[in-house]
Amino acid sequence: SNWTEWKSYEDILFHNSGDGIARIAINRPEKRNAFRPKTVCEMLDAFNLVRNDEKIGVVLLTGAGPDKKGVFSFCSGGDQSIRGQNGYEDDEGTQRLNVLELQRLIRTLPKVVIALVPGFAIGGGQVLQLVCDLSIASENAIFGQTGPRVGSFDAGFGSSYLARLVGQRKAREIWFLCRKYNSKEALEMGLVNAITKIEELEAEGVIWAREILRNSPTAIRILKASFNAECDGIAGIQELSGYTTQLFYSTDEAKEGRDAFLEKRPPDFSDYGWTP
Ligand code: 1HA
Repeated sequence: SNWTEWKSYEDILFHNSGDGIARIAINRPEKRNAFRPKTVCEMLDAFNLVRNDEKIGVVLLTGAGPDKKGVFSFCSGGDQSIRGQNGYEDDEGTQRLNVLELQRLIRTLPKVVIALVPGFAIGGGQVLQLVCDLSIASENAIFGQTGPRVGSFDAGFGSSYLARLVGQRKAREIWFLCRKYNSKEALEMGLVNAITKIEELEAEGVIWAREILRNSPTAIRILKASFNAECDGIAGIQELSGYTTQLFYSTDEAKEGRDAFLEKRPPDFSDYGWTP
């Protein structure tokens, strides 16, 4: 792809392919791409720009690298060096767990988000790849949780949704033992969709993106909401039903309701039957 920079940030790279794909990369390779509140704020900003751009259908979320020693990472979770009393401290001294907002934004984004995992996906970084719609890993990728070891846990999507993907037994193993898993094990347990050579990771992501972009945006948007609805309770139903309202607005039946109100007359729905 012919990437051009979309917007310049301090902690992330943000590019546009010009043909429907955005690329967001956490860019703190010396810290294994651990995120601080600023990193997350920048990702929220970039994802919101993506959300409002009707040309973008797929986002590739990845980690920049390698570091000076040649090590690649997707993300190693919250930056433990700025962990304070009750969160991760931003430049103003406020404690935040704002990655939870990012998880929800990725999950409800009406586009497909593909995690490209070039190395470590640990802690909150593993949860980020989990909440993406699809995930492709390089052969050297390493997955795992550390919470119970470092004094943290993600008992939201990080555990409940993980159990939906890999099953209750495996999810409990991942969280209770804090082991590391290679990409082959991740594929076997359903944590990723595919494995590639690291040199081909981005190209493979672009191939998957282009295949998706050939298909109907509305069908994919509603399917994503439907997959979410099964797990996300009333918030999931809201997301899915919002799209039915959107489609209903485009019908003559709904327009009759609107027009009748504006014309201060009773609505006449007699043209519309109670279809079987
Ligand atoms: O659980 C949550 C949350 C829950 C609810 C709501 C919000 C949440 C937000 C976040 C999180 C979490 O993410 S908790 C889990 C936090 N992450 C970790 O415990 C992973 C810590 N890192 C590691 O275990 C390892 O670094 C590694 C397995 C990813 C890589 O190991 P490796 O190749 O041996 O590298 P290492 O030497 O350990 O790291 C390289 C450099 O990166 C080190 O710095 P240096 O000594 O060169 O100065 C290391 O300190 C730094 N680094 C790595 N990960 C982090 C980090 N610095 C800060 N925070 C990190 N997460």
